Amino acid sequence: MNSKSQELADLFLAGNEDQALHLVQKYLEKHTKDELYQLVLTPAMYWIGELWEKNIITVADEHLATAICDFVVSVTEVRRPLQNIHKKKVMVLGPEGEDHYIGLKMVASLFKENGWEVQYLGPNLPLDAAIDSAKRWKPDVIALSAALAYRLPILKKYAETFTSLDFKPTVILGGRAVSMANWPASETESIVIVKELDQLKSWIQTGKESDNDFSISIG
Ligand code: B12
Repeated sequence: MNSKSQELADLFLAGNEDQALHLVQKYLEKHTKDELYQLVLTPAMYWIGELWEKNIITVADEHLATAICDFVVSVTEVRRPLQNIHKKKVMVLGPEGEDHYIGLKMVASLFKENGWEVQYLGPNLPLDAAIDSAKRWKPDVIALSAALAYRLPILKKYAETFTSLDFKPTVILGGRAVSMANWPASETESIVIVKELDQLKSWIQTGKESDNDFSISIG
């Protein structure tokens, strides 16, 4: 883990919200938001996960750290007033049962930064409610996230249901479980797997999938 992530993880665990925010704001003077999210905050939280798994920290420590990370991500979000009514729209959510949402918030933040209209529906959203919302709002893209490997079948079910809607949204799948999984490629172009935020940023900005291994689709 890099020294910035280590420093931040220590501040999260110490409950030091002010210094954590200060460090992040300093970092953002010379780096982009996706760098902050992917290269600093994510390793810090993964490290906290390891400490938790090994019982070096308690569940309360992990909750405190997550709350501060959540706060920091919220503060870094750009909230622009709606400037034109033809903005592209993205709905961001986690499937039923999934409680991890920091990654989802980062995804929502990146879309906002790139001028998209975002509906962040949070984690653990039942499929019926998600479909109902999608049919009303008709997003161009639906972004889904899962952290736990056993969530992949439900994620696939959500993705297939969304792509069969008549307005044909593109579905982007991401999250720890997705990047660790070895899903076979398929012809389903409207389902895109994006492993990292820099790849998401490139997809948002170019509308194209990269040539690297994130650009596989599942069927
Ligand atoms: C905080 C945390 C929790 C919190 C979550 C609260 C919250 N607000 O999110 C709570 C306490 C609820 C929790 C619960 C559990 N957790 Co937990 N949790 C974590 C921890 C420490 C950090 C998660 C996090 O925020 N990571 C940081 C974010 C930014 O990373 P990320 O989600 O991967 O997102 C990045 C990318 O994946 C990507 N991305 C994410 N989503 C998307 C979506 C799209 C579209 C795209 C393009 C990209 C993308 O962008 C992000 C930027 O890099 C992780 C450790 C870890 N390695 O992640 C464990 C971890 C994920 N949890 C784990 C476990 C086991 C659990 C529980 C089962 C524990 C239990 N026994 O109850 C439950 C399951 C809850 C559930 N039903 O979902 C394990 C999973 C192990 C495994 N085998 O898969 C981990 C790895 C801890 C560990 N090392 O053991 N957890």
